[in-house]
Amino acid sequence: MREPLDAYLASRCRRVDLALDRFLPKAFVRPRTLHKAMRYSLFAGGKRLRPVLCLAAAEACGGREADAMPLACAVECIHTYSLIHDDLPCMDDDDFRRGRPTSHKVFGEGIAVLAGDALLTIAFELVARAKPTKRWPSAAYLRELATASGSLFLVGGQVADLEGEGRPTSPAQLRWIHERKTSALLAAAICLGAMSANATPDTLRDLGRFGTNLGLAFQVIDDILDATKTSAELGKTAGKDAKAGKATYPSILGMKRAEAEARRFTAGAVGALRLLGRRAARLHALADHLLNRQK
Ligand code: GRG
Repeated sequence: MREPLDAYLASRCRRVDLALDRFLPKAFVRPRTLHKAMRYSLFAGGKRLRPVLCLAAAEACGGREADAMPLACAVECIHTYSLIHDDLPCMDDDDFRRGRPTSHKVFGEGIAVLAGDALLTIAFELVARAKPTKRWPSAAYLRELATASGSLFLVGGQVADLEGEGRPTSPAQLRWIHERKTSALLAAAICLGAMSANATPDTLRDLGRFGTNLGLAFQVIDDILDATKTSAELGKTAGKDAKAGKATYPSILGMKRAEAEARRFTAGAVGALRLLGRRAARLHALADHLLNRQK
């Protein structure tokens, strides 16, 4: 592992941005408002965590970045759609995301819904462009992403989150929500990267476990940051969980135990990389980086 992590993150984010710019219809293409809105949210300065993990997993499995890139971009499109819809007045009703006003604040609710819909749809077009491998046909890529984004995972987790507001929630229920709302897409990003490198089913199983644990750690940290940082520091509205009466790890377990849970999930993630050995050094470094993130 030659490149320092900061340089690695900066260069991969730049390449993901360039690829997204290439894959998405330009803002001047009709319907202009829609394409402007899709690009507004997509290029608002997200951390690009999921695409970077996808590229890093491909690299760990001996694959080529170019083969993983359409899959990395597809996951980022799904993630951005979910944020646009999550911010709508009928969901979390948020005015601020990725350091700027939310999509519906700028374009109105109708266009924000449609920008989310179009990002969700283009994600599958991008997956269909990715090169199949000996072990993994296009249908396997499509199934991986569709399952993670659908009613059993991302959308299902959001439903449980909506229905749980203001209700007592146990740590086990919270974990169930986080595995769906946060871990599933993260794990899919990692598995898709590995699939583009023709990884074996055993490796996919380990990387799936890595992704699930990493997602859980990521969400605990997200909840801790929500409770301890300012909106300006986070680039999104801070303190929302408490206001909405949402159960979080800090609210259920207290801050100290929540921090311990984040470390425990990260250790679980890193443990899943054991059989990959040195090849997984970058994934290991990314897990440590996420545990210590400040936004
Ligand atoms: C509306 C179908 C639908 C799903 C919404 C993503 C989501 C589910 C809700 C957003 C709120 C939330 C706490 C989601 C959990 C995942 C998470 C922490 C998202 C934020 O991800 P980051 O920090 O965001 O990677 P950036 O902006 O950096 O890409």
